[in-house]
Amino acid sequence: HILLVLPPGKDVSQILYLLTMLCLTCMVLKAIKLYQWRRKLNKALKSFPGPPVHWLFGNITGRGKDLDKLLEWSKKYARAFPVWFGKFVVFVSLNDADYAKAVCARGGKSRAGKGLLTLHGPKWFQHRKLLTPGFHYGVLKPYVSLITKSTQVMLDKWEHLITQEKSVELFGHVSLMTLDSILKCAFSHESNCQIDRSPVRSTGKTQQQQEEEERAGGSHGYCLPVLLHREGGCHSISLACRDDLGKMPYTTMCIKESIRIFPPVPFVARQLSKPITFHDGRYLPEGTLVGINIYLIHRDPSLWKDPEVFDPMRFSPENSSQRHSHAFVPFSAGARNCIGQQFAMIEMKVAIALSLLRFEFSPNPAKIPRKIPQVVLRSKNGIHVHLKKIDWH
Ligand code: HEM
Ligand SMILES: *[C@@H]1O[C@H](CO)[C@@H](O)[C@H](O)[C@H]1NC(C)=O
Ligand SMILES: CC(=O)N[C@H]1CO[C@H](CO)[C@@H](O)[C@@H]1O
Repeated sequence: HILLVLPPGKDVSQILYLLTMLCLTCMVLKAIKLYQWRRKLNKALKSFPGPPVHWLFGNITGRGKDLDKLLEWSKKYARAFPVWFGKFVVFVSLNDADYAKAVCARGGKSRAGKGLLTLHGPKWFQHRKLLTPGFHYGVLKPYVSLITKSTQVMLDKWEHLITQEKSVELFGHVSLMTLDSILKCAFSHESNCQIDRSPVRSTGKTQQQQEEEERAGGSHGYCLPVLLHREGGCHSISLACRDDLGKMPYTTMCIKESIRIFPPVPFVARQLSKPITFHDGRYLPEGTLVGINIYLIHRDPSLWKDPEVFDPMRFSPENSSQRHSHAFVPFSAGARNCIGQQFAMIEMKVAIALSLLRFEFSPNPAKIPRKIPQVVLRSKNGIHVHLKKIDWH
C-alpha cells in the first residue's frame, strides 16, 4: 500500500527508509506495551510468592517429576503460585477451589487442544450451542449398546492375551476402544480400528511412530484410569448387574474417586480476558495465563482427608453434600466445562461393568504406573495388569 501511494519517481532508498521507520515505531510501541504489562503483572505477582526461579530456565524442567514438585510447592505456597517456563512465560497455578470457581465462572480464552477447545468468543458459543444437544443424557442412552459392542471387542482381545505369569498392558487397548466408541456414536462410523489399525495408520506416520503412540495411549485416546478392583470388586459386579446405568451408585463412586486421584485432564489453562480480584483481595491483571490445577485441587488436604488414599465412600451422597462446589472438577466447570462429560461417564460405567464381569484384575507390582502429565495424565510405562478370566460356573 505504501508503494502505491508514493508518487512515482521517488528514490528506492527513501521508501526503504520510510518502511524501516515504520517497523521501528511499531516495535517500540509493542515493547512499551509489553513493558507496561509486565510491570503490572510483576506488581500483582508480588502477592503470589512461589518457588525459586532459575534466571534463564524458569522452574519447570524434566516432565516426570513435575507433579510431585507441584504438590510439594502447594504445601509451601498456599492456594496459588507462579510457575515460570523460561524467562518470559509465567502461568499462575491456581490450586484452590475458590480461585477455580472465580475463573471458571467466566468464559476466558482456552489455551489447549484444537477445534472447540481453542475457539473463544461468539464463534465458540455458536459451536458449543450446536453441539450441546448431541451430548444430552437422554440422547446418549442409545449409545450404550454401541459402547457395549466396542467394549466386547476389547475384552475378546484381552482373552487372547492372557498368559500365566505375564501381565497385559491395557492403556493402548482402552484408548483404541474409546476411539472406536466415539467414531461409532458421534460419526456413525464403523472404523473397526480395534482390530484393523489401518485407518489410523494412513496419517502418514511410520510404523515405529505409530507403535510408540499406541504404547503411549494413542493420539486420539484420553486417559481412562483403570480401576483395579480390590475388596470392593465382587460388590461392584453384583451392583452393576442389578442397577441400570443411571444409577450404579457404587461403580459411580469408584469412578469418581479414580478421576479424583488421577484426573485425566490435570490442568486447564486460561488467559484472563479481564482482570480478576479473588475473594481474599489478591488480583491478577488482564492477559495473565492461569492454570486451574485440577491435580492439586483434588489433593487439597483442607477439602480431602488423607488425599492420597483411594476411598470411594467419599462420594456417598451423605459425604458429598457439604463439599465445596469446585472441590471435584475433573471435567472443569462453568461455561467451558467438558461437553463430553455424560458420554464419558456412561462409557466408563459400561466398560468397567463389562470388564469386571469377565476378568479379575490385579496390579503388576514390578510395573507400577508412573504418572506423567501431558495434555492428559498418562502413565509413562503403560498400565500393566494381570488378568484372570472369571469362571461363572
Ligand atoms: C474422563 C473423560 C474426560 C475428561 C476427564 C474430560 C475433561 C475435560 C476438561 C477438563 C475440559 C476443559 C478443557 C479446557 O477448558 O481447556 C474438557 C473439554 C472438552 N471435552 Fe472433555 N473430558 C473427557 C472426555 C470427553 C469426551 C468423551 C468428549 C467427546 C465426546 C469430550 C469433549 C470435550 C470438548 C469438545 C471440550 C471443549 C468444550 C468447550 O471448550 O466448550 N471430552 N474436557
Ligand atoms: C463417609 O466417609 C467415611 C470415610 O470414608 C466412611 O467411613 C463413611 O461410611 C461414609 N459415610 C457415609 C454415610 O457414606
Ligand atoms: C530450573 C529449576 O528447577 N530451578 C529451581 C526450581 O526450584 C527449586 C526449588 O524448589 C530449585 O532448587 C531449582 O533450582
